[in-house]
Amino acid sequence: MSKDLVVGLGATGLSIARYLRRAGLDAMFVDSRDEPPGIEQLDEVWPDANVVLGKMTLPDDAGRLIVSPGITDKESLIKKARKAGLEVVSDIELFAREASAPYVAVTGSNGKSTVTTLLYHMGRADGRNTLAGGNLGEPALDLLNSAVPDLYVLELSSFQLLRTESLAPAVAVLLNVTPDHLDWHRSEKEYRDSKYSIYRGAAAAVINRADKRAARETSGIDAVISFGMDAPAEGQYGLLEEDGVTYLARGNTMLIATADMAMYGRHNQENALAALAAGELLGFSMPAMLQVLNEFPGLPHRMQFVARKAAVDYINDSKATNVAAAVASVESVDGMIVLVAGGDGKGGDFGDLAAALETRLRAAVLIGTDASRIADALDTVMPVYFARDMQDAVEQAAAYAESADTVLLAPACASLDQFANYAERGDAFVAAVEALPR
Ligand code: UMA
Ligand code: ADP
Repeated sequence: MSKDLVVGLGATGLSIARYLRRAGLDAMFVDSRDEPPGIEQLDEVWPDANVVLGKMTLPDDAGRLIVSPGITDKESLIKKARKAGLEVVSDIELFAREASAPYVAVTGSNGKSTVTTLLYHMGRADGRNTLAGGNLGEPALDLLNSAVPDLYVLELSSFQLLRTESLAPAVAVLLNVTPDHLDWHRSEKEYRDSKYSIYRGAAAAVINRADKRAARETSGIDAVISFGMDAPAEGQYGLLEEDGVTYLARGNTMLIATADMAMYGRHNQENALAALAAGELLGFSMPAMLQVLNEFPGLPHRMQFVARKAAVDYINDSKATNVAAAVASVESVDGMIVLVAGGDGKGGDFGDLAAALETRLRAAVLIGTDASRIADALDTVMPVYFARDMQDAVEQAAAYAESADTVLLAPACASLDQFANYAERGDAFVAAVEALPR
């Protein structure tokens, strides 16, 4: 009898183990790491599990592979399995086959977590029993372990979408597509195609008006609403200005002044518009949605105000893990910037960051593996300095900043070369800022 092979023993691998156990199915487990993070917990979920660690082997009796998102299709185990004609799926594929309540699926290069969280709060404010998870928070299959809700909100990464065929969201939202994860995907085309695949089985769609391909990909879907930062046509979402005040708007109806939103930054206005469009397609009441925009301050480590010291503002946007996100950060800040950036660049091109900073950069302080690659792009624009670690970076940034400047942590890189994750990097920034004299 062939068995499922669960590939990867992180958060996803454990959720797959719990799911297969509940379903009474048999499985084997493999992880290339000697000590994967989920190994101890696996023992509780699945005592005496058949596990191979430290190497990726394909057992003869493997039937189907259920693969964690951290593992790329370049991995030889995956190539071998495909060659042998085995089914290779993500945890999201299993979720899509199993879910008995409607779900909204959210992807994009940037803004996924913010929009997912907004929709979660909007659903609850509208009185629906709503569960959220996926790439953010609880792994999708663990959501199936709770009583069936009225609505699921799923954040999906390009990694998860790539091995998912049966997705059939009530509403699919694609926020934006800019290059990211080029070290994981076999090509930029694979990354982009994976993002657009969110629309494939969708009953309704939210599209970014600036994205022509999104309009094409959704031409067969009846209910489509667009969002954008321009004035919206009837029934669409955008921005309107009156007497110097900017409003989020639906057609020519002004909904809420951007100054009355609790979230900071232009990109969050865009995220709010996308969430409103999705909420309309889901039938949420407008007052409930606007109340959420008035109250939700954004997630930690995203444009988070840390402190004002010696007339300098310190902002933590540690979650700006790619170039487009760091550009959005920079564009959300008024005045001159001392940028703290660097880490693992994932094959990104830092030229766009230099362009966004051209007249705005007082100095850049760089850390991590790709510091010198960023320096090559930025030193045509302004002085760049290298720092040993986050504390050194913040101390140097404080020294270069002048009155009314902003010191902005917007790394444009993943954190994994120096930190466990972006949150630990953000915490290190906050601790270093707090240690500065007042
Ligand atoms: N890994 C190995 N060998 C293995 C398996 C994994 O070296 O055999 C490495 C991977 O290369 C990766 C790390 O282990 O560097 C984690 O991979 P994983 O697949 O075990 O990850 P999980 O713990 O299951 O977490 C994943 C998502 N991580 C990734 O996609 C890398 C989490 O998103 C997500 O919250 C979780 O599933 C639940 O759905 C994190 C993330 O960084 C936050 N996502 C990327 C992003 O947002 O940019 C896509
Ligand atoms: P994701 O889950 O896609 O990483 P988040 O909502 O966590 O997105 O935001 C991550 C970072 O991306 C933010 O800190 C900000 O720098 C940037 N960002 C957020 N929304 C947008 C957007 N709509 N367009 C461009 N950049 C954005």
